[in-house]
Amino acid sequence: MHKLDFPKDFLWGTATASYQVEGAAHEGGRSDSIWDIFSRKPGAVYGGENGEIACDQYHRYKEDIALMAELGFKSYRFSIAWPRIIPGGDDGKVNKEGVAFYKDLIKELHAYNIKATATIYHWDLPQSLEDKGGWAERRTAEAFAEYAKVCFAEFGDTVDQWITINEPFCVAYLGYAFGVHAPGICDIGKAVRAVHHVNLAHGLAVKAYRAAGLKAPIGITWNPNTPRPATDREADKQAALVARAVETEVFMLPILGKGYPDLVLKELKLPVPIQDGDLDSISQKIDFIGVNYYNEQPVAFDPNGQFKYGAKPSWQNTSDMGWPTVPGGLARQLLWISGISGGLPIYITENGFASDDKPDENGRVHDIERIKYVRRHLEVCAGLIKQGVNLKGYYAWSFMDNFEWAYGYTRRFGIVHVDYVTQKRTPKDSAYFFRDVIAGFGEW
Ligand code: IFM
Repeated sequence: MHKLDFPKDFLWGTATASYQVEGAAHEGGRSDSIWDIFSRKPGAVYGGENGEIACDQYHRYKEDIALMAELGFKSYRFSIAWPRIIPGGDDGKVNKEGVAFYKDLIKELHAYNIKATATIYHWDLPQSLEDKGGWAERRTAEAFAEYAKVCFAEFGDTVDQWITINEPFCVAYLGYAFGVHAPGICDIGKAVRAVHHVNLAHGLAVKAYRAAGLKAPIGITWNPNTPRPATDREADKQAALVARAVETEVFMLPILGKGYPDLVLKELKLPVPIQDGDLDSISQKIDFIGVNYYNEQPVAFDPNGQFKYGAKPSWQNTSDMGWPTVPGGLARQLLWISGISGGLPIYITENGFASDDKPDENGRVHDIERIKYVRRHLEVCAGLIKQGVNLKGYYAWSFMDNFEWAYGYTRRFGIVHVDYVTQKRTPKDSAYFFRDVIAGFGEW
């Protein structure tokens, strides 16, 4: 018999994000975010869908939290919507209704002894700030710090763990270089500026957090792309290093106090808009690293690629996202992160699998491929802990099926099925698998 053994204090959580689950887009004083506007652009989101209703968690959070408790989860990672807290973006006017919503949600979590892990920014920038240039402008980093201060003042006594920003890679590159996420811009110059401003936003927020004397751990969540070379040719090995530098090290190294990689500043000469003192602001001490891991890609030298590398096909089984299942990539990645961060505590803040499994005639959802995926990644986690990696927790992405950004509702990551017509929640078999693992019966 195989058994998944984890330390007693390992934190088992599950995660969502505001725009993906809350709905109530025009309620409670919330203003439009870049995703509300982007979703209205023809062709931007599959089927013209949007997060206006999503999973209606704004109204159904009590039901959702009760289900999390039933499944045994110890922590819920949710995100706070900036347009609910400061609808004007940077005018300092705090929306009491928005604050009350998150206070109630946190209270409900605590009533079940579930920890509140709050992400301050999971992509819903107030549109008014995008109208002034968004993340390509330094003022957005400063506005973010002011917004974060409001979150610290309002929720600082109750949030158990803070994450400043989710996946800076997606904010900067998907939003400003590839245009596939809001605000839908394709401009590498703006993307490079966004890289720096997102890093700066994080640093300014952590500085404010320390100044406020708050004690709960604070960190950031990256989705580090650490591709492996497709072959053992030197050119492909170098291509993998360039990919890691451009896609990942530009975010991680400055925050870990190591500055921007030379490869990016000196060789590729990317015009990062660093001002005096920025690197100090960015490299505030963090208490943990959040890692979102889904897959690992092989890359090779490609003379036509913008940075002379390109992704190569994989042989592994893929999810509905087309992402190959590569549990070994998680091990490679966490060992690398552990090394460069000097063993800072790591939480897997997202890991999961998209597949469209529906309730059968008995109302059960047999999502076997998701269970296989999760089981293999958890085996890697257990092994890494035994090897001494300081891995402290794991959050399943996602608690429930939800609005999967440009894919609309066509990709289902939930361990709980959502019927978007009736809003009925149905735990999938993977939810019961997690329940058993958390209870100490993770065997097969
Ligand atoms: O749904 C997203 C989430 O918002 C950020 N990380 C990746 C997930 C799956 O694409």
